[in-house]
Amino acid sequence: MSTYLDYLDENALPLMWCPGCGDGTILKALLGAFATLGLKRENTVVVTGIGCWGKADDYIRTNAIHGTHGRALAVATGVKAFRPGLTVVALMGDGDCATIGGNHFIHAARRNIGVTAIVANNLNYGMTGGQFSGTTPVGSRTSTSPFGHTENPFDLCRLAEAAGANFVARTTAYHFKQMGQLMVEALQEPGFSLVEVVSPCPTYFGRFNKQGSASEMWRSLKERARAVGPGGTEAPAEAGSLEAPPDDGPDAPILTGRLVSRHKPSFAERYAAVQATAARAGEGAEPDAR
Ligand SMILES: Cc1ncc(C[n+]2csc(CCOP(=O)(O)OP(=O)(O)O)c2C)c(N)n1
Ligand code: SF4
Repeated sequence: MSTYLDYLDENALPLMWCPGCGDGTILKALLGAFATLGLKRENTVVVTGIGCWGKADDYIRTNAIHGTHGRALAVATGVKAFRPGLTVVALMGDGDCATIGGNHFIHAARRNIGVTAIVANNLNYGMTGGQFSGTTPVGSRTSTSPFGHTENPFDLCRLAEAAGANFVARTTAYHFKQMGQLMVEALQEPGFSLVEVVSPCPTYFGRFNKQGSASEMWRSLKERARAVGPGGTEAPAEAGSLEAPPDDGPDAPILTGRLVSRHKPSFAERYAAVQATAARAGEGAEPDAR
């Protein structure tokens, strides 16, 4: 039986992330999910953007493409469209996914293409010094909002749901077991899947917002999580009923669990059907008008 170590490039250690950062834990959960599913390294493609979490591919022994900032999903879409049999995973920070790459995110979800997006949402741009991003809560202090952020944040899960993703889940870096289980489910989804992991950035977001030590930030994730769905303590959320408060500041509750799971045809299924129709038309048959 394989373990996360089968997918970890130990030669690349030590990890570059700051002490107390959530990225190492997310990496371990992801590689553990690969092991649970027994993914073949040669059939797995990890695509990253740029940023602290975007460095994750340095430590992963599968195929990998280190993309450009905000374009991980564009690259991943190309890979999956051309080779639908591959498992394609896009690793993005909230800057990558929801800010510079926001348009690729909504269109990947709308297409329902079979890519799994693992978003480390640390509520700011970590790598470049803690600027605000598209998920920074109102009132938060960042290096570009030293007196409090004025804009509403995206709720990534609501965005993905509204755009058409089949599988949408949120967890935190603290909830290691739940994180791994959600990743396993997401990786098996034929359509677009999102696992948003709310993750601590003690170096910038935590320090600017006086959230205490790294361990206090981790404890806060534990305390603020409100689990829904299987294993949760509250009623399961139905599709269209995500009740996460998106703009209640940096210490707001975090709704976690499998938030959306539905079975609309994926991009690959629809595309294969169109290809078959086109092939029949090429052989002289009437095109199917449906
Ligand atoms: C097109 C482009 N714009 C800006 C940058 C500079 N840049 C590198 S990483 C980064 C922010 C990363 O933040 P995020 O995606 O949230 O990831 P994190 O570092 O927080 O994990 C920025 C703005 C870049 N590399 N490319
Ligand atoms: S700057 Fe923040 S996100 Fe980047 S490695 Fe350090 S703690 Fe992690």
